[in-house]
Amino acid sequence: MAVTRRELIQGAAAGAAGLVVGGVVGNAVGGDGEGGGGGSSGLSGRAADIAKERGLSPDDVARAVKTYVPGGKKDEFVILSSGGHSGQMLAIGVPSMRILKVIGVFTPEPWQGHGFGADSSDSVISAGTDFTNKVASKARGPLTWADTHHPGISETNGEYDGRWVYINDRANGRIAMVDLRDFKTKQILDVPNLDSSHGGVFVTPNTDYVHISTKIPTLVDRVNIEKSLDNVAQAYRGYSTWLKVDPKTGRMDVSQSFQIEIPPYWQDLADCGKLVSDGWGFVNSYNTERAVGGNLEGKPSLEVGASQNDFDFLHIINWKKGAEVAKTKSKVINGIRVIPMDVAVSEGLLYLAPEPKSPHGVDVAPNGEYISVGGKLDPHVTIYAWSKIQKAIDDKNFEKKDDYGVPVLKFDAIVAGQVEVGAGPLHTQYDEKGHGYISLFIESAVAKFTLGEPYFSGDKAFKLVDKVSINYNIGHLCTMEGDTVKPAGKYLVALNKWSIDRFLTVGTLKPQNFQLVDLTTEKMEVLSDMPIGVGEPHYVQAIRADRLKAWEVYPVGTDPLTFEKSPTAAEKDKEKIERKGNTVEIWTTVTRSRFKPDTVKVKEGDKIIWHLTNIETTPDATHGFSIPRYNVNISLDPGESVTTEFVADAKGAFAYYCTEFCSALHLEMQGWLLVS
Ligand code: RUQ
Ligand code: CUA
Repeated sequence: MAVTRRELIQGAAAGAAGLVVGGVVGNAVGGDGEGGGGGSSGLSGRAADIAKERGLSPDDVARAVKTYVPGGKKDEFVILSSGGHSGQMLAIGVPSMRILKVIGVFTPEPWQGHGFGADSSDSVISAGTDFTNKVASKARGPLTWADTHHPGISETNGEYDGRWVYINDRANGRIAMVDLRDFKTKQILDVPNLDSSHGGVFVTPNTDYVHISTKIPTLVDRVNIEKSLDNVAQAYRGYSTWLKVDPKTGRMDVSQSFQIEIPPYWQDLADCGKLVSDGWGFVNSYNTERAVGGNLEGKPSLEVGASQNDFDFLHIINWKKGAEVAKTKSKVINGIRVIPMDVAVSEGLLYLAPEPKSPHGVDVAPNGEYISVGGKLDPHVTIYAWSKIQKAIDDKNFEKKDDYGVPVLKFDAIVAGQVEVGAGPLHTQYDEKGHGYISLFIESAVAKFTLGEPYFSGDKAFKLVDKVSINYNIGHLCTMEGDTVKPAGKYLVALNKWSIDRFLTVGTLKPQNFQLVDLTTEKMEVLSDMPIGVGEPHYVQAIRADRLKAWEVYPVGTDPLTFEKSPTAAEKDKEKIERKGNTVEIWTTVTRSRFKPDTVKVKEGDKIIWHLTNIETTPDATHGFSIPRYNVNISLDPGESVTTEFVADAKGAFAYYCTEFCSALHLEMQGWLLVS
C-alpha cells in the first residue's frame, strides 16, 4: 500500500501503522535473569503467591518494598530535574520515582497555560529574549525553547531552603527562576555577554548570587566574524557571571550583578565554595587548546584538537572580593558591570589550577575543604584541598602564568589525593559520612570513594570502596541534598543517557533512564528504573520534601507573577463588559461550573482585554479557559487571576470552555465569544 506523507500525518494510514507495533510485548517479562520464582522469596501467603506468579526473585521483592510508596503516602524527597531540550523542568518523588509535575519554563506548556495567552507567562517568555544586545532574529520572535541543563535550588547557610530554583539554557546563555511557592516560572533572563552556558549554575550559600558562565566563549566584538575562528584566543572571551538575587522575590537583578572576564577556554562545570571555602567559586574548563575544528578544510575535528593538552584549568574565583572590585574597577558592557581580566588578576580574583586531561565535573564536598574533579579522559578523580589552594595563593606558589597572565598554581602543592575510579569519571556527589560518589560514563558504573581528614585518615583515605553497575552510560548523579553542607545520603539517582533494552520499545527515540540506587547498604544496589520520556535531563538536585512549602491555593484574585492581589481581578457579582472605542474589557469570574459572563459579543478588529479570576478556594479546583482558533489556553488555579489580550481578528462564534474536568457539569462550563 503506497502511503503519502500527508496521508500518514492525517491518519489515513493508521491501519498500516498498527502492524509495526505487535511482537514487542514479549520482552517485558524476562527480567534480568536474576532468577527465581517467589518460592524462595522468604515471603509467605498471598505475597509469596504473587511474587511466584510474576516471576519476581527475592531481591526483586526486597527492592520493590524499598521503593513502594502506598497511595496517599508521600515521598521523602523531591528531585528537581532539568528537562533537557524539552526546555522544561521535572519534579519527581523519591523513592517512588513518580513524576509529580512537568514545570513549564522556557517552552510553552499548554497544560499549565504557560505561554498560551496568560499575561504572566507570556510576559515571562517574551522578556526572555534580548533582541537589543544579543543576537536573535526579530522575525522569529522570542525564543520558545531551551536546552535546560543545571538546576540550582536556593540555599540558606548552605542548606536548601525550598524557596526558588534556577535553571540555565545551554543553547542561548539564559537562566530562569521558578518560585517553589507555586512551581511556576517567574523570570527568564537573557544573560548579557553569554552566547551559551553549560554546567556553570550554582547559588552562593545564602543565595546572594546565582552564578552562570559561558560554555563556548563569546565573540566579543561582532566584527570580522568570518576570520574570528582563526583568532579565537583574542577575539573570544569567557565570562563568569554573578547575578544578584533579590532576597524578597528571588529575581535576578542585572543592574546589581557583575561579570569577571576569563580566558576563552571552554568553561564547563562549576560549584560554589562553602564553609571554609565560602566566598570562592570553582569553574573548570576543557579545550584550553582553543581548538575550533575545521575538518572539511583538513584540520583536526574539534574533539581531536581539544584533547591535546595533558592539563586543562580549574578557575578559582574570589567572588566576594569581586563584588567589591566591581563597584570601582569594572566597565559596563551590554548593561552589566564587567571586571576586565587584567584587573581580576591584579586584584587577586582569579587563579588557575591544572586539571588532568579534559576534566568534567567539579564538586565541592560538604565541608568545603575538598574539591573533586572527574578526569573524563583520565581514570582518576583528583581531589584538591582548599587549605592547600589557599596556602599556594598566599605563598604565590605558581608554576607559570597562562597565555593571559593568569597565575597557575602548582599542581602538586594543591592536590590532596587522587583515586583511580574507572573509565570516564564525570560528576561527584557526597554523603554525610565523607564518601564521594562519582559517575563513570564509559564504564556505566558509579564508584564510591573516601575523602581524607576529618572523615578518613591514613590508608583509609582517598580509597575506592565500592562500585555498582548501571544501565547505561551515566552522566550526572545526585545524592539526596548531596551538594549542600548537610547531605542526607540514603539514595542516589543515576541519570543514564541510554536505556537500550530496559523498556518496551516505543519507537526509535528511546527514553533516558533514571536509576535509583540504595546507599543505606554496604554495597550499593540499583533499586528501580524510571524512563524519562520528556527530553534529556542533565542534572537534578534532590531536596527533602519537608523543606518545600508550596501553596495549596492562591488567595482569591492573586496575580501569580507578583503573588499579590491583582488590581484587575474580577470579583463575584461585579462581573462586567466595558467598551471604550475599539477596546472591549471583560471581567469574568470562574467557578464550578460557569463563566460569568458566559456571552461576550464584540466586533471584528476589536482589541480584547479579558480579566479572568478563579474565585474558588478549594485545593485542586482548577479551571481552564480556552478560546478555539485564537490559540488562547489558560490554566486558572484556585484563586488565580489572569489577563489575556488579543485582537478579535477572526469572525465567528467561538465556544470558549473549561479544559479541566472540574465537576459533574464540566461539559456545561462553556460560553460564547461572538465576533461579528
Ligand atoms: S554536564 S553534557 Cu551537566 Cu556532565 Cu552537561
Ligand atoms: Cu471548570 Cu471544567
